[in-house]
Amino acid sequence: MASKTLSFFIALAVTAAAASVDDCSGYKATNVIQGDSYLQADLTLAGTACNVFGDDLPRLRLLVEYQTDSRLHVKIDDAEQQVYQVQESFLPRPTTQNVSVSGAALQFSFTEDPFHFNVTRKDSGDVLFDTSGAQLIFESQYVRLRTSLPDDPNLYGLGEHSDDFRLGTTDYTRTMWNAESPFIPRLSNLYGSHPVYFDHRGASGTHGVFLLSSSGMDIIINKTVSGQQYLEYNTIGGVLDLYFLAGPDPVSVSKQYAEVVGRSAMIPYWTLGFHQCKYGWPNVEWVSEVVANYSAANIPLETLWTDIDYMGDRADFSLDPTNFPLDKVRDLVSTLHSQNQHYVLILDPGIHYTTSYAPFNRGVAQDAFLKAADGSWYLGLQWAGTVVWPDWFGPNTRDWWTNEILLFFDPATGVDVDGLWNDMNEVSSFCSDIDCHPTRRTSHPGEFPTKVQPELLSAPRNDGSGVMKGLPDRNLLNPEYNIHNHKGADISDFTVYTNISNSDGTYQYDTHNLYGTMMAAASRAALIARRPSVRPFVLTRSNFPGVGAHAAHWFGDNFSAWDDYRISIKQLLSYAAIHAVSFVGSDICGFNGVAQEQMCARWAMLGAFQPFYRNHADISAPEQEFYLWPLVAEAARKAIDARYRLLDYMYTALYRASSTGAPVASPLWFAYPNDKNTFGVQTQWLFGDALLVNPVTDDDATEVTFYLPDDVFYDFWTGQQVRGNGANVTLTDVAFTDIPVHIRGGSIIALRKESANTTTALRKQDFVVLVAPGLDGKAHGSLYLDDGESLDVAGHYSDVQFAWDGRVFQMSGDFGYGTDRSVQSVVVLGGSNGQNTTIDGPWGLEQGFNVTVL
Ligand SMILES: *[C@@H]1O[C@H](CO)[C@@H](O)[C@H](O)[C@H]1NC(C)=O
Ligand SMILES: *[C@@H]1O[C@H](CO)[C@@H](O)[C@H](O)[C@H]1NC(C)=O
Ligand SMILES: *[C@@H]1O[C@H](CO)[C@@H](O)[C@H](O)[C@H]1NC(C)=O
Ligand SMILES: *[C@@H]1O[C@H](CO)[C@@H](O)[C@H](O)[C@H]1NC(C)=O
Ligand SMILES: *[C@@H]1O[C@H](CO)[C@@H](O)[C@H](O)[C@H]1NC(C)=O
Ligand SMILES: *[C@@H]1O[C@H](CO)[C@@H](O)[C@H](O)[C@H]1NC(C)=O
Ligand SMILES: *[C@@H]1O[C@H](CO)[C@@H](O)[C@H](O)[C@H]1NC(C)=O
Ligand SMILES: *[C@@H]1O[C@H](CO)[C@@H](O)[C@H](O)[C@H]1NC(C)=O
Ligand SMILES: *[C@@H]1O[C@H](CO)[C@@H](O)[C@H](O)[C@H]1NC(C)=O
Ligand SMILES: CC(=O)N[C@H]1CO[C@H](CO)[C@@H](O)[C@@H]1O
Repeated sequence: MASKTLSFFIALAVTAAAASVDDCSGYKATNVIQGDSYLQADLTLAGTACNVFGDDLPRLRLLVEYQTDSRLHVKIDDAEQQVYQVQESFLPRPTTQNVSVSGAALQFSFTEDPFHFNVTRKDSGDVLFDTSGAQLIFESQYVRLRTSLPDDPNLYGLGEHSDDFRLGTTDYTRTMWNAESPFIPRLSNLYGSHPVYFDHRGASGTHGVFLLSSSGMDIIINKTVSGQQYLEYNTIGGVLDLYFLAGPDPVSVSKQYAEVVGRSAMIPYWTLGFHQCKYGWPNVEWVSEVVANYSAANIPLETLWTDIDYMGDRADFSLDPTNFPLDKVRDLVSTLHSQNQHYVLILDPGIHYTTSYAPFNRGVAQDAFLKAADGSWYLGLQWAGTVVWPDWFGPNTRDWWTNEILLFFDPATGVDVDGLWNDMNEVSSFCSDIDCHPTRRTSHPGEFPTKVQPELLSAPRNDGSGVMKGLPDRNLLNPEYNIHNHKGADISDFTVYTNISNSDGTYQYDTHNLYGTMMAAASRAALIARRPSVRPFVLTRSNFPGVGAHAAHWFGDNFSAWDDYRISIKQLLSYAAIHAVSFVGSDICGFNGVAQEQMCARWAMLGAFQPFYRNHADISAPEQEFYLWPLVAEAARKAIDARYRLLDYMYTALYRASSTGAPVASPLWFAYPNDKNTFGVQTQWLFGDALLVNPVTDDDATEVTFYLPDDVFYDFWTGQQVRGNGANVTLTDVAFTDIPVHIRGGSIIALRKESANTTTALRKQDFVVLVAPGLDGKAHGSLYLDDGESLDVAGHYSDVQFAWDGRVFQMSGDFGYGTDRSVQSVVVLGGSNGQNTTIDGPWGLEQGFNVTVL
């Protein structure tokens, strides 16, 4: 009796103490139905609710689908279907082929009570995912799922960050919450949330795991006290919608992931040219001088950009009448276009809140903006002053946005831009907290978004209940589980408050991470409406899985420092190889701070071997155009000369990414997956599959140590053969106008014979084909050609294949693109005593040919 009483009191004490996640008893599976290509079950709470960060949901559903032979879908959602799920209108779900369980590369197994599951690679029996280490928790505002992992795993991905490319394995947290991030510390959430990781297990293969969720979350990689390695999702909402991608090789995982979220859109050819931008250019005359100075310095400038300086009072769709008057801006654009150069302008999401501003009034008429609880326009603070925010889920919002773009960028009467740049779309508000303490000066310093004008009141939004729109009765401002958002203690700090609803009844709490990508998608749609046959170009800062199908991405507001130069490589690797976003790059020479000459020279070269190549700086930073220093100008001329000769090789790699999902750039381990020395390499990268870039990375150094796998390479600049030995190589005396680049043996590259000062002029150049024989004496490669600008090339493209068998060079393939350009010569590298063997053509590019070389 006494002991019973005692345990009764202990039980009471436990209940009284704050519940802990360790008390949760998980779920049990019942009503299991196993089909040929699927499995489903009901999951009910296995014990009493623990209600740690909200209420445990009593009834869940499990659905397992063998979608393709390499993709397994595991979804756990609520039986009531109330919990928010990412809208299919935003991310259409991949089509399923319903393969039979026995034919699939990945197998699902589970225990019923408590419910745990494993995902196993069928061939080898390797357990890829094993949730038995902790109970599943599924609460109204907290979901936890943990998988055990092998010790010290090779994990990559998990969104935008400036940490190591190979992710930390102990005490490491990646937070998914899009936020503006200048001057931020490392180990923080940045502009893009991508809950996908690749797990590379050397010779046992590579697989990917994607959690389709836009909820704020912390993903923790750590070891338990007893040393068990794990990865754990801790979300503040949403469902568990997991896609397992079997690989087994790394490139296949990239392709399988791109198939789920959407492959990157093909870019216009001209966007591969060199771009210059700066925030703070005072007027249109100054901007014209930049163009003239590039010409005078003989540095090819393809595209000029203007930041918010062009706007009247920092409002979208307006020009500063004094410094950027319409007639002068139109003259500038005509001059650029007459020189085959291009022009891109910025647009921010915040729309100035004033009835004297037509874009606002037209948006009101279309009910296009987010609303507060009482139906008034929800106000924030941005460059323009008090602003409203487009509600991208509104039925008329895209039409309104398209119309504004058609009006302002009308080629006949407005600014005839060639592309658009979407910034501040995390979304970034200058309200630091929910009392809206302004943090930055705007063009209307007196404005403060507290007053609502009664005439603007309209019907409030839906309340968020309904199928997959979000559970009712949640604390949408302060969830109990506090993710590690670096921007502030609350998830609403510096952004649209998370209790604001969208017009479809969902809440910013659930859709915050989608905002930027939705803006980019709307901008892309507007550009297509403006020029239906022309490939659009949009650059976005904020991003989410699938963004590549709509826009390019740059890595945001970095710093003019060597460390940020190095970070740009890791970010390239994450985006291009893991996140399926191809057209990416950093602000060359750094955005904030003072660019230093040697660093800028190195960065001019580094950027030339990354997909998106733009020099950009902040208003507070001094000018950093390449022509300003002799050393940087020389580096830029050399870098651009090489880049342009290689432009069709790069274009081909981008075409592969857009048509197959193969990465445009990747880490060494993608090509040498069994070589452990490559797993942590993050200062070298493969551009396409033939070029290995090994830049000098130490501050002000002229020496570099880099890794060469056991393979044959050729110095890109000299053609000299270099035998890699699976060891580091050190190069000394690498000038600030040099960047070590190697061609991988086994590759064939088509280069333009000479560079040119615009990509238009470049397209008039013929080709030279370089053959770099592999260890087996053979090589292959390809060249994709089209007109460089049609949205639908309608069969008018050539996909040319090159092969070298050690004796005969063969060109074959599809030749749908009519061209009078030709292959002028074929150069085979690596002959005896370092000699090349050159065979002169020309051979046309409208049919195949064979030539016996040796
Ligand atoms: C796959 O199976 C599911 C469940 O049986 C079914 O609803 C769906 O239509 C099937 N899809 C295809 C493409 O066969
Ligand atoms: C999952 O894998 C582990 C080994 O990692 C094994 O001990 C366990 O039995 C497996 N569970 C299921 C449900 O297959
Ligand atoms: C990692 O685990 C250790 C205990 O093994 C713990 O002290 C630490 O807080 C954990 N880190 C995170 C981010 O969960
Ligand atoms: C362009 O070059 C001239 C001559 O070197 C220089 O005076 C001027 O400041 C430069 N202008 C800009 C905008 O860089
Ligand atoms: C490119 O070079 C051509 C020929 O030298 C010249 O006419 C043209 O103005 C140059 N274009 C630019 C943008 O510098
Ligand atoms: C959001 O929360 C704030 C602070 O509690 C409140 O003033 C506002 O009315 C709420 N907005 C909505 C749309 O519920
Ligand atoms: C071999 O060809 C490469 C690439 O065109 C060139 O850089 C190199 O100078 C050539 N080598 C010799 C010895 O001609
Ligand atoms: C190559 O050098 C780097 C440091 O520069 C080092 O971390 C790495 O372990 C070395 N790799 C090999 C295979 O020696
Ligand atoms: C080149 O050689 C291959 C293999 O012998 C042959 O199949 C092909 O038809 C030849 N192509 C041309 C254009 O002669
Ligand atoms: C010093 C600084 O602000 N560096 C930032 C440069 O950009 C990267 C990527 O956005 C950030 O992670 C750095 O913190």
